[in-house]
Order: sequence, then C-alpha cells, then structure tokens
Amino acid sequence: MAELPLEALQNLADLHPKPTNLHFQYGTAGFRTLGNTMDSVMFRVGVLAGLRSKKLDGKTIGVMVTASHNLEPDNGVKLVDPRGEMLEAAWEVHATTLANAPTTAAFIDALSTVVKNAKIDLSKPARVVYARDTRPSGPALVAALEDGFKAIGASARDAGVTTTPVLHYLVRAINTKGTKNEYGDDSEEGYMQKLSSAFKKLVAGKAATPPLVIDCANGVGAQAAVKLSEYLGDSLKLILHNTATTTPGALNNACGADFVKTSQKLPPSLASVLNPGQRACSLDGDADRLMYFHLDDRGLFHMLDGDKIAALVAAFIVELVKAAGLEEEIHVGVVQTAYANGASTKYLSERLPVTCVPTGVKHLHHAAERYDIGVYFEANGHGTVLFSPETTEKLNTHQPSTPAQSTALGHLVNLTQLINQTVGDALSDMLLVEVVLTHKSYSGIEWDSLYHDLPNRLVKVVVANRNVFKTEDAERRLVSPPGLQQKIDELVRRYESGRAFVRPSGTEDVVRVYAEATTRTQADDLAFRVGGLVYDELVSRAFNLACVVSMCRFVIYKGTKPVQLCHLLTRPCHSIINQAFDSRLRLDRRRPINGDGFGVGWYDSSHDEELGSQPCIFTSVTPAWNNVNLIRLAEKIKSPLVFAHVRATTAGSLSLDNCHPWSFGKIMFMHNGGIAEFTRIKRKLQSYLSDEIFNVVQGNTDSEWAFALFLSKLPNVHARTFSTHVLRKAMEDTIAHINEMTEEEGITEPSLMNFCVTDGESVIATRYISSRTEEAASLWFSSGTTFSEYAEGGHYKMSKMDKRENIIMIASEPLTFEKGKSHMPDWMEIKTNHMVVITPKMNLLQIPVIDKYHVPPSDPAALNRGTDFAAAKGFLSPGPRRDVAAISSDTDALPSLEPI
Ligand code: 16G
Ligand code: MG
Repeated sequence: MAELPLEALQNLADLHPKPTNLHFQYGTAGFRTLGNTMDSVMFRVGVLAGLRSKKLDGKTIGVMVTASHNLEPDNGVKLVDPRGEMLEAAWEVHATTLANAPTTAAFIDALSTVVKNAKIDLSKPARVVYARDTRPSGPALVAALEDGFKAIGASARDAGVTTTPVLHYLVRAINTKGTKNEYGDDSEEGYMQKLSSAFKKLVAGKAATPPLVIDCANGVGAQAAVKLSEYLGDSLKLILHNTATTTPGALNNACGADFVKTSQKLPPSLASVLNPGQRACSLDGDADRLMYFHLDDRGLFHMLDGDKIAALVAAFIVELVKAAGLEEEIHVGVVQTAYANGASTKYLSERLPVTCVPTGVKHLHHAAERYDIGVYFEANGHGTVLFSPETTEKLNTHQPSTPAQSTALGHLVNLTQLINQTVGDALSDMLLVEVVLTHKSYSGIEWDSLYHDLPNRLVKVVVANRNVFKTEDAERRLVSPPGLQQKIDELVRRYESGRAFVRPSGTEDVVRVYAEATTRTQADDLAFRVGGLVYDELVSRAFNLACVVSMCRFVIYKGTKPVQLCHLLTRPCHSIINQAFDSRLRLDRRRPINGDGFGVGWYDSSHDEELGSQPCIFTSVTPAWNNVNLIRLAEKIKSPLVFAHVRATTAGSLSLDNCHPWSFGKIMFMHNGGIAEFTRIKRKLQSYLSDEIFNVVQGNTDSEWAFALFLSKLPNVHARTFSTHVLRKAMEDTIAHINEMTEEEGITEPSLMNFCVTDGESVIATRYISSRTEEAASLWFSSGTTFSEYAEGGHYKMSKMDKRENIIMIASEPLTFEKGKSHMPDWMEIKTNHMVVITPKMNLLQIPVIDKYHVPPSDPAALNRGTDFAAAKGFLSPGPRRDVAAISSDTDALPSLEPI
C-alpha cells in the first residue's frame, strides 16, 4: 500500500505556514475570508483535492478559487465533486480539520488520519482541474494551491480565469468523456458551443428579442459574456456593462446580482444606460447568480429575482411537458428556501409541487434531484433545472404522436443542453430566461406581472455566537432560544399577510431576519421588530451586551462654511446611517436599517436674536434610512456645526427621549459607549444633581444621565459663553466622577466613555475607557477644505487644497475610504484616553486624559491595548475599514498637549 509522500508534503507545507490565531471553516460556500490570509488554506485544499480524487478512483476533482459576490479583498476556495456537484458533506469536515492544523507536523498527522478513516488507497492516481476568478489575490493563491497538488502528486489541469459554473461544467465534462453520458467538450469553448447552439435551436424562427443589457459586476462573468456573445451572434445581442475586471476595488462594488438583490435598486452605473421598458440582468462576481430587472414606462425599477425566474421557467417547462404528451410520466417540481417570496410560493404551488429546504445550494440541488424535472432557485438568483437520468433518457427516446408533441419534445431536449445541470449558472440561466421570454413574447413587464411580490425586508443582527439559534421546518421556525418563536408568531399575526423567520447565517456570525407583509412599511416594520426581539433576547440572556455586537455611531461636523445636512447624513454611502445598518440590523450589506433611534442637532448658520443660540434637534425612532422627513429636511438645512447619532438600544426603551443628542441652552451632548452596570450608580449620580438639572433628564439612559452630570460640572450652566477650557474641565470632571462612583461600587467592568459636547463654538470629544489594558470605542477625525461626492453612488472624499482646515469631522467610524493626496487615509484614529478639542477658530488639539487609566506613549502597553472588550460591545470600527485606516494609529498626526 502506497504511503503519503512525506518529504514533499513536509517541504512544501513549510512554505505555507498557517497563520496563528486564525480559524478557518469550510462553510456553505467553501472557505471564504480575507484573501491575504488564505495561503496555507489553499495549499492544504490542494492536497485534500488530490486525496479526494484518489478516494474516488482517480476521478477529476474541481477546485475553484473565488469569493463570489464578496468585495475584492476577500477570496475563497471550494472543491467540486466528479459530477460537478458540491463536495460531499463529510469531506467539508476534513477540509476544516486540515486547514486548522497549527503546524506542518500536525497537518501531516491530520492527513494520515483522513487517509486512514476514509480508507483512501494512495496508489490510485489523483487528478484535478482548477480555475480562479479575476481577484488580484488569485494568482498568488493559485500558486499555493499548485504547491498542494505537487505535494500530493496530483496531475493538475489549469483552467485559467473562468466562472464557477464553467469549472463545474469542466469537471463533469472531463469525468464523462467517452461515456454514454458525455456532458460536452471539456473546454470553455465546448461550454460556449453547447449553450449557444442549444439556444439558437430553441429560438429558431422566433422574433428576436431586443438587446439585453448585462451588468457583469466587474468580474469574471464579463470575460465569459464577451465570448458567449460571439457564439450567440445575432441570435441574442448582449450589451455588456461593468466589465472593468482590472480596476482596483470595482468588483461587486455597487453592481452585480447581490447588490441588486440586497439594495433592491438599479446599479448606479446603469442609471444612464437603461431606458424605460428595457430589461437587463446582473451577474455576480463568479457568474453563478442572476438577477433580472427592468424599468417600467415611468422609469421605475422592478426586480425579477430567483423566485421570478423559477416561476417563469417552471411554468414554461410544465407547459412543454404537457404539450409533449408526457404529463403523466414526467413530474415537474420546484424547490425553494424560506426566503422565497410568499407570492411566488403561492403562484407556484397552485401549479405544481413545491418543496422548501434549508438555505444553501446543496440542499436545493439534492431536493431537486428527487423530481423528474426539478427546478430550484434561491431568491438570491442562484439556481438551475435538473433532469433526472430517466427523464433525459425518456426525452431522447420518446416517440411523439403529433407534430406539436414533436416540437415540444425537441424544445425539452434542447433545454437539457442549454441548462447547466451541475450548478446555478448565470449565463446559462440568462439564456434560459431569454428562451422563455422569446417563446412567450413577454417583456419584463409581462413577466413581472405573473405575480406581485409581497414587499419584504432582510435585516441582520450581529451576534457573537450564532449557534444559540436553532431552527426546524426548513429554517422557517426557531426551536432555540426557547420561547422566541412564540413571540415572533404573536407579532406576525398583527400584520396582514405577514410572514417572518429568523435563522443563523451559515457564512458569518449573524442572525438573519426576513419579513414580508402587504405593504413596504409593514414589511420594514415587521423585520425591524422581529430583529428587535432577537436583539432583546440576546441582551436578556447575556445581562450585559457581552455577546451582542451592538452599535452606536456618531459624527460631528464643524466647518467655516455651513454644510448641507444631506452631504453628511443621507447621501454618502458610508454615512453613519449606512454604517449603523451595516453594524447591526442590516438589509444585507448595502442598505441602511436601524430603528433604535436617530438624532441630529445643528446650530444656525448665522445668529438670529429671535431664534436664539440654542441648537435645533430632530430625533426619530423609526429607521433613519426610511425617514422621508429626514431625507427632505437634510436636503434643505445647512449648518456650520452638526452632531448626528444613530443608536442601538444598550439600555433604556425605544423612545424619542432616549435619542441623542440632548441639549440644554446652548450646550449639546452625545455619547458612544456605555457606563458599566449603570443601574448600580444611577441613584448616587442623581442625588448629586441640583433639582434643576435632575429635571432636565427626560429619558432613562446612562448617556443622558452622564449629560446631566456634565451640566452640573459647569460653573454656570446658564452662561452666555463657555471657554474651551471650561468645557474641557467639565468633561474631565464628569469622567473622573463617573470613575469614582463605579469604583466605590466595586464595578470592575470598564466603562466606554466617548462623549462629545459643544456650545456651538468649541467642540470637545473624548475617546476614553476606564481601563489600562483595553482599547476604547473607536474614534476618528478627518480635516480638509472640501467634503464632496467624487463618484456617483454616494462616494465622498475629503480634499485638502491647502493647509487650512475649513472642515473638521469627528466620527466613530470613518465616513470615506479614500486616501488623501499624501496617500494617507482621509481618516486618522484618535488615541485611546485622549480628548480632541476643536477651538472656535478651528484649531484641532489632541490632549491625553491623565488619570490612573492613562498609559504614556513611552510604555509599550500603550500599543498593546486589547480590542476584545470594545469589539464585543460593538464599539470598534470593524474589518477592512480598520485595515485602510490602520496606518494612522501610530501616526502622531495631532499635536499632543499636556493638560492645561
Ligand atoms: C452561500 C450559499 C448560498 C446561500 C448563502 C446563504 C452555496 C454555494 N452558496 O453563499 O446558496 O444562499 O450561502 O448565506 O451553497 P447565509 O447562510 O450567510 O445566509
Ligand atoms: Mg457566486
């Protein structure tokens, strides 16, 4: 019996060490994470692919390097089994085990265990075929993968840069070559040839449809679509957009199938392209998802998602089967997930059997195999049609009795060739849709009117551990945490045609909430409320927020010129409203949703005796993004000093009184963070206040009481003016007093005290935590001469024309990702336990807060504060943004002054 090639494995594995502190998981879509962390994973997957092939007697295994619809910095890898289907579940476990072996020795040990347990005969040959998408991290990752093939002695065929479905096709074509089930020529050309000739046969003699606009997501689908277009010739004209595969950062950015589905809007880049009445579609980054859409006569956007595709296609196939006289012999069924729109399920189940399965292609694929013809689509646009071997055989051998039967039969046979039966395939699905539209003479409008989607909303609640959520009934009901489903049911009953479900994601630590109802407002409301139930459940389970990533975001603008509020709040794609939604409850990645409270406070541009000098404050407890009043006001109000805050409930109820900012006279205040175990010091804090200040407080949050304490620290709360020094001193006293009270109570958990205060002229903002070892909630600043939109879609940047600071912004998370002229990011991080002061004359100072939690910069501990605490509480600006801006953390950009 052959042995593992230990020397080769050892030597090559040493070149691809596993990063410590990272855990990898082979999830529903293989391994997927930041591309630059995946070198060792790739190598090990290469070895595993070889073993899988040996296990299957030398059948060719596919390896695809892609992160699909994710943004460019991510990458991923997944294995494809010999018939072109997803890797067998038991091997997903092997993949995870191997990827996490900490050392080369441990990796080789784990390999030996797999060989032994899976009874792999190592003398068998190993064959693999691999491909990658257009991501810049692809070539290096493929090199690591190739080392893996080499180490296990696999013969490997490089399929180059191509789509995921083409790779699946190749696997099946290679493994069936020369058999009676030959799937097609095993090349990309063979695939194009097969699809295009089936398409031409299917539309022969029909009036050609108008050209189709395709949004290629700036990904590999662009290259494939160019080739396909040549093969299709005049049979279908394709107009390709978003084909910039080499433009950095363009991939899936404000375009592509996932963007369309999650934001339910037109990719901005197509706004000037698409005409009313015209139909278009979006592919995702590896071209295995498809979303159609069209603009109606009034130019309104309508989305035709996976459910609509399933309805169109299934009804067409049923008709053909009937017309071919095979109604009794061939049963067509549809497979959906809980995400399928209720209206689509109703439409389909009135016509044919419908099964609901848990999310994830493999579940749908397997369920579809149980039908003679199984149509499966996820609402997100991934899907295909499977013809069972018996059905294919029947279609090829059946003798029609009439010319009409013969035509229908011919169409069905051609469909078996047109459809990629290994996996969802955007291009093949697109041709399928075009065939049906051609046969039916449907425009997008007629297709859309098959049924009317119930308005729906998808939000997510970020959690530290999604495993407490367990579901049943194809993820439609929660069994754990106990009691939560009953609360959801009670809520859902109050909405007309309401439906909602909660499921843990299979790909990230979030819980997803889906809701639908008869109106958009009701669907939003239901989603938000169910999200709130999930959130409250986590809060009550954990007592404090340790296991819930909450979010509060704020932004401060101070400028020599007034800013139109919309440039700060509603228009930038990374405004705090969007960030808020990103952080906690979000309609997948791109649309904001946060209903826990929003507030904006601003001062007048010029002084008016009658209006007074106090700020105006607008607060709301409805989702900020959905607040048309806010959107309208923001377009018409200008101010030189603005505070804005989006809140997630950490304590206190959902009420206007609890929304930041608060004001008293000229003073305005807001907070990002939380005072640890506040209820234990609340009474003590209150007893310190004068009656006047005590009665100022209307809400019940720690933040508002901290504001009251701040007011009580001012020498004269009614003064006409406050010097910067007086405000600073009051702020320091507030923090010191809170620390004193928590310490007296023996509270050991740190408090996060990022406070901001202004009197309309000076601004003081703290980045503070009562700990010497933990990092405070994040806080950033940016300054420059203009803050403006440089690219459509709300992409803003700060420009610095000269050295003057006309604008200073402070925010809990950067609002832009651009780098300034000096190649420094727009945003710089404010240091922990420092205070930033903007003087009336626009000087910007960073001053350390010197107390027992101050760690001088000379102490190495200053650089080693832990991030777990603030991160667990949800107050650390996450992931890629930190990467972009991280270089500022050790850049001393601001003058550091000693306290006055
Ligand atoms: C993966 C699945 C996709 C599913 C999605 C759900 C495959 C190839 N892909 O992308 O089908 O819709 O996960 O993600 O299976 P979620 O579990 O995070 O909601
Ligand atoms: Mg994809």
